[in-house]
Amino acid sequence: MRIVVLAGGIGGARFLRGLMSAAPDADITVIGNTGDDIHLFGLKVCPDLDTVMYTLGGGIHEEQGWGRPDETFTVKEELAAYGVGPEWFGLGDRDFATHIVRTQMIGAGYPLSAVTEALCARWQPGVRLLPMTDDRVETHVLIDDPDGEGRKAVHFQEYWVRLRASVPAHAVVPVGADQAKPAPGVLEAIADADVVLFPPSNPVVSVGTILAVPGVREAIADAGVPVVGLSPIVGDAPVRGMADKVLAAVGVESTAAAVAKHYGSGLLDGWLVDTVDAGTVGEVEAAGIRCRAIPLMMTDLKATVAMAAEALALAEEVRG
Ligand code: FO1
Repeated sequence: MRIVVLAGGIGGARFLRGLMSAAPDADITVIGNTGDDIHLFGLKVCPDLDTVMYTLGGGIHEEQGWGRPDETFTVKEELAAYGVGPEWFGLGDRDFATHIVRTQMIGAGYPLSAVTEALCARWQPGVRLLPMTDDRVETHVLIDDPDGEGRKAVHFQEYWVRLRASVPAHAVVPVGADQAKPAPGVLEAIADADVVLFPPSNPVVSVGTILAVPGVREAIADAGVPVVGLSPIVGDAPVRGMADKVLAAVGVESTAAAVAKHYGSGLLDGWLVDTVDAGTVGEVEAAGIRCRAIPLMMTDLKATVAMAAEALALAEEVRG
């Protein structure tokens, strides 16, 4: 079975771990969000690609969900001693090596997709990891300017990490997405897929950014295979992260049913909500999306495997 997964960072990576156990023989292609990418200290950092790669490759800081375990921060401290920041973004020494290799290869002319493949040769994540695009896309968030009357756009990482999404987001813009082309292999993987899954990743800044790359949404809608998603909202609050803040920016309520309808029946065939949201199943089905309520908390691998198995079962049910 060929499965395509549109993944953000932590939620996507943890779901993939469950999926790989639920379908050990499946051929899994992950299309990773690169809208969170940021250039720091002359280096290209790809948080979501790295989170998937490290998580599946056994190199993730498990509690934190991003970055490497047993980190030291000597380089960051030395940069700070020169007065060079930002101090709010935690890049460890081990992680730095990944960004140095990536930036060096990009400087030598390799596209991000080839660089990602090269990095994965070390980590062996057991899936094919593709960036959504080789082109530069950067998600920016429009906030009230704390120093003035108007508004200003900040990089997604500044909104997420420095500001902890503590101020209202008026708009979320994947800058460059409209001009971006899907990376090599992305459209082919979708066309060849037997099922497409949306993990419980952020529907706006993760899955939404991937869908904003021209051709991706259309390819999924036209693939003629079941498309099944898992709600990142449980009991009207994000399972983790601050998805509610960016959902508000696109005018979507922070409920499992509202997120399903945001994706829409033109894209989504099946939707899994948590048992606490069982009361919304009817509302989702009325919108033309088959819906089931199951436990959706990725508390451990067993629970995550069960979620992935339910997603695949719903896909089969949709296929009829
Ligand atoms: N998240 C944080 O909350 N604080 C950090 O300092 C931080 C650093 C960081 C470095 C490398 C990396 O790959 C991820 C990092 N993240 C950090 C996670 C990241 O900012 C976001 O959680 C994702 O971009 C959202 O998917």
